[in-house]
Amino acid sequence: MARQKLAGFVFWVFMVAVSGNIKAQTAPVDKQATKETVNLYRNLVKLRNKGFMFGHQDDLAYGVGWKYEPGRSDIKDVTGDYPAFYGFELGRLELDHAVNIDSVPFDKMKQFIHDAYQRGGVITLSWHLNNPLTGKTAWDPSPAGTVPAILDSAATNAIYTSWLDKVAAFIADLKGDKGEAIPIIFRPFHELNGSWFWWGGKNCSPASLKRLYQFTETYLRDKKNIHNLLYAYNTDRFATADEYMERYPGNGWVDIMGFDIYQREGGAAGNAKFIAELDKSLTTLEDIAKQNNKIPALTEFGYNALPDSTWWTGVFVKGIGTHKISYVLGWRNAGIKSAKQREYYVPYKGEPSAADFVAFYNLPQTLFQKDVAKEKLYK
Ligand code: BMA
Repeated sequence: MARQKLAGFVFWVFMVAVSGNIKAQTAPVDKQATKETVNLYRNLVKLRNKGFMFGHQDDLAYGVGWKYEPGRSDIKDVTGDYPAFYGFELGRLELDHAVNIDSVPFDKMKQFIHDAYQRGGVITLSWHLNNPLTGKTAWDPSPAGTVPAILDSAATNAIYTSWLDKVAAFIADLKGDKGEAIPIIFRPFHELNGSWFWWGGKNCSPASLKRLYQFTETYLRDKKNIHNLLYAYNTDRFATADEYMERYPGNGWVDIMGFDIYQREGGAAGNAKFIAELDKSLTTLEDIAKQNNKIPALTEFGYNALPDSTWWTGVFVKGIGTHKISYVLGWRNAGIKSAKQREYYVPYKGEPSAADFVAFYNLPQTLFQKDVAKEKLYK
């Protein structure tokens, strides 16, 4: 009996060790990822124990009431520090336009990415690409069938790959001071469970979207030799783990798992509902990420025009709670066109939630530029 017990124990230790080895993903899915990209991945895994990086879309390009002022950032105006994490957008690059879908010149974007990286920050890219079948925007789902057309029609495939060539050229041009490729978290086909983009929801089958995800990654990696990307799988808000995983291309294709979520209802009830949904979704995400050995993140969030001046510590931090996520990306401060046309998701100087944002900044678990610079995420 004692010997049986001992044998059982030895077997158990062996299994734990073996499964531990099999399970822990310690490197990007791209086996040829550059040194800095591998280092970033490894450091992102560790950094989750310290807190989450705060990010902002287009942070260095413009804010509320200003555009293209060198060194300026709404986050810096409010906290004295830059974000740790930056989002930029590639939409219209596919059309050879000089400026993106939100009027950011691509040459300036390259400079912003370079500056953020040199300071030790982390960059993600999204792509609201046009519909290659209809020639209309990303929000044009009809006629259904764009995704199968990209995969199976030579003509549409040629258009799509010519667009990928442009994305590859842009990414290949992102270089640090030593000539090294700047690691980028690419999140193609974001919000893919919603039906507002041609690649999402009921506009294509889950199987065809998985194929498109795999095709895109293979093309960039093997045809274009792009090896400085981490891939983020990115849904919109979701109800269940099954819904989240429905379009997942597989563990060999993804490094980071995230979702986008926006608060749309106000008042105490709206706040409570958002806290509960964020908490529940992060619980599910962390669980799924753990099972699949991926890094969980909040790939976009916001409460447009911040109607609650204590939203940061009163709502957002409560929803995040003790969840260990890699980063959160606040959406862009497009600006104020009129009393009714306001689009911003992080405070600017003088905005009513700015003081609360400073309190949020001072929390130990929120990581900004100064925190991540110390971490040397690329080393
Ligand atoms: C949306 C809005 C649009 C913008 C688009 C692409 O959420 O912010 O104004 O053009 O994203 O960045």
